[in-house]
Amino acid sequence: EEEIPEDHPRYQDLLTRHRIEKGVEKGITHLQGMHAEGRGSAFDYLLGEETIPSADAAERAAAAHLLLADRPVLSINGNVAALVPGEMAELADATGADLEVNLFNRTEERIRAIADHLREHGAEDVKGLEADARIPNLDHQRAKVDEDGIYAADVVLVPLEDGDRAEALNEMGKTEIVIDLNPLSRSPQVADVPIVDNIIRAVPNVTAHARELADADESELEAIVEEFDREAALEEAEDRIRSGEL
Ligand code: PTJ
Repeated sequence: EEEIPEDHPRYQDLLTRHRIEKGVEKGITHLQGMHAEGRGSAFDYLLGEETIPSADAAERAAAAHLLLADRPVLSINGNVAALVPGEMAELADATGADLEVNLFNRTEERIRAIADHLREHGAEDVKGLEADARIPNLDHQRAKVDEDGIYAADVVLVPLEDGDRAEALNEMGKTEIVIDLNPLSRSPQVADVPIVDNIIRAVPNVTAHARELADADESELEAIVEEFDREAALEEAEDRIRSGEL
């Protein structure tokens, strides 16, 4: 990361790519994660590489949901672990959420490597190693979750998630928060709170909102949740991408 000059016009993009490459080298990120990163990078370019107002509103609604939740869980895959390990630990701390490693391309080895990586970045308790419950209506390997983690959660944050799993979690009746730069992909389309923003900007901003709302009473948090308009957020992101106005 030291090799990338901070004044480079595409600094954030280069940093992101570099972190994914390192993640692959360390065995925490799947090779497919590089393709996912490439797709994300293209959408971020079209968004102007900034948090658009509707994404900020989604990030505030996400913070309110996490603070209102009885059992909030933040799901971690190989890309999330490479890009924002410390930031996810901070968000867990700010909202009282659990962290759970949950992989699309599941191997025990990678789960353990990611859990270690998260702990090196300040995470205390990391779930995902038990895998003693299943998400209904999903392929066996991809359905594995912790009974006292994602399975029992009422609110889940699933960044960069596969569409089938996003849909299956939604069918379980969970409140689902998705971070995905492509507003047309299935995960944000089924999410209660679709955050169309780069995870690198999104997670610290959800944490900032959560800290600011730490002393808010329940009615204030509920009003934020009520006011958030998911359709409008998806539409605003798509309009921004299609307009070509940066
Ligand atoms: O570590 P694993 O095994 O769980 O695998 C994780 C990946 C991401 C490889 C897997 O879930 C996958 O293949 O995902 P997809 O179907 O490529 O979806 C990833 C989505 O995340 C795409 O819509 C990308 O546009 C989006 N995306 C990529 N990078 C970012 C992003 N969204 C926000 N911030 C990013 N930095």
